[in-house]
Amino acid sequence: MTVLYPTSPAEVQEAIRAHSRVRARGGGSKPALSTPTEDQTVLEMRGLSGVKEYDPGEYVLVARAGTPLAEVERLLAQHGQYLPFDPPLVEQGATLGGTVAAGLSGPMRQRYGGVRDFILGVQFVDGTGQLVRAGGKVVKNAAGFDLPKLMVGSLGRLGLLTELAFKVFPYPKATATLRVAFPKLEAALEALYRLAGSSIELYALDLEPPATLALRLGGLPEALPARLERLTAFMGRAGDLLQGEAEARYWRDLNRLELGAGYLVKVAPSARQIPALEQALGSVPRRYMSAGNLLYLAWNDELAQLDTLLRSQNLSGLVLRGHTARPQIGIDLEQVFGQRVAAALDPQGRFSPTPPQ
Ligand SMILES: Cc1cc2nc3c(=O)[nH]c(=O)nc-3n(C[C@H](O)[C@H](O)[C@@H](O)COP(=O)(O)OP(=O)(O)OC[C@H]3O[C@@H](n4cnc5c(N)ncnc54)[C@H](O)[C@@H]3O)c2cc1C
Repeated sequence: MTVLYPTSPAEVQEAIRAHSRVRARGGGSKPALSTPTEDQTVLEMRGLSGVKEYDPGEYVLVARAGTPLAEVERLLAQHGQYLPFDPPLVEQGATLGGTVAAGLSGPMRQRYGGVRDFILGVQFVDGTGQLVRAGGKVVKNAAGFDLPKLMVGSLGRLGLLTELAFKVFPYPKATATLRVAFPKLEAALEALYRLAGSSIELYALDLEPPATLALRLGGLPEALPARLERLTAFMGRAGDLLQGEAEARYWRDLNRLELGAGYLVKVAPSARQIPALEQALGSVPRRYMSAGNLLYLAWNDELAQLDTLLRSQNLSGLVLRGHTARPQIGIDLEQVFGQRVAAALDPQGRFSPTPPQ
């Protein structure tokens, strides 16, 4: 197995032209997606690192794809800003490019949206070795085909990302979290559905199985007590209040996605599928985020069993950790459109997970 360490887009172009089967690796925090097969050349993308442009006044950041999220977050925090899709695995070394390619968001995406909602522009090398730019670094950028959004969740199949532009937001001046335990799942879900449809603006709306809701509020410090009161009244029951460092640690720890042994899998259900999922999953360690629209779980059994379970619920899953040759499980979401885009950008199948016929 060959491993290359490009440090510039030109070196990525050269490497792609010289090798027929290529797999990118960012921080290696999602090994199920970045472990190569025998015949693949690995491009370690960490050498393409560093923030290129950041103008806090414009709320725009441009960085090379191999930049660790931790570095990006540190820089943004100095100006009271953040990536609102709240990417996971920051502490494990996740990079900006790997996060986009895997399409990963975290609990705070509840407030403003996921990674796809914040990407403004991309630069990547396609399967013919061409350097492609799409989108830009201005927020109003509607011209042309929206390639940047297509790269989200593309798993490195459309091109190797070399640079990304993002819209960023101000971080709330203060945050607080209310954890409300319910006697039964049905009651917790009833509250979750009501909250999701209400005008209460939560930064996170998570279900901690079996029946606890974790509700994160953010805003001005002086406004939070009244908003907490309103939230408690809306819920009709008291909860545990987390504040300050304990609150920050609670979400930071969750962001590591260390749910348990075995495979780490991301599923995107809808909130209404939770009762059936809960019945099927039993005691599997898991966490529902974003009002039940995002599920991370740890699976410590044969992956084929989870594949069957997801199929029976009409769901697809993406394996992030744990050894597998096929990280996409459950129902097949591969669309004809996606295949056509891949065929156009990578006609020789350099980035295809299986060798071209
Ligand atoms: C309110 C709400 C909140 C949500 N929150 C989240 C969230 O926080 N995080 C989240 O991940 N999802 C979330 N979802 C679900 C998400 O919007 C999509 O429904 C789901 O497909 C996940 O998309 P993804 O790109 O992140 O996932 P991925 O599983 O990475 O990929 C999505 C799709 O891209 C396809 N694909 C990948 N590579 C290629 C390729 N090369 N060519 C063609 N197709 C390709 C896959 O087959 C799949 O269909 C949410 C949904 C709702 C309604």
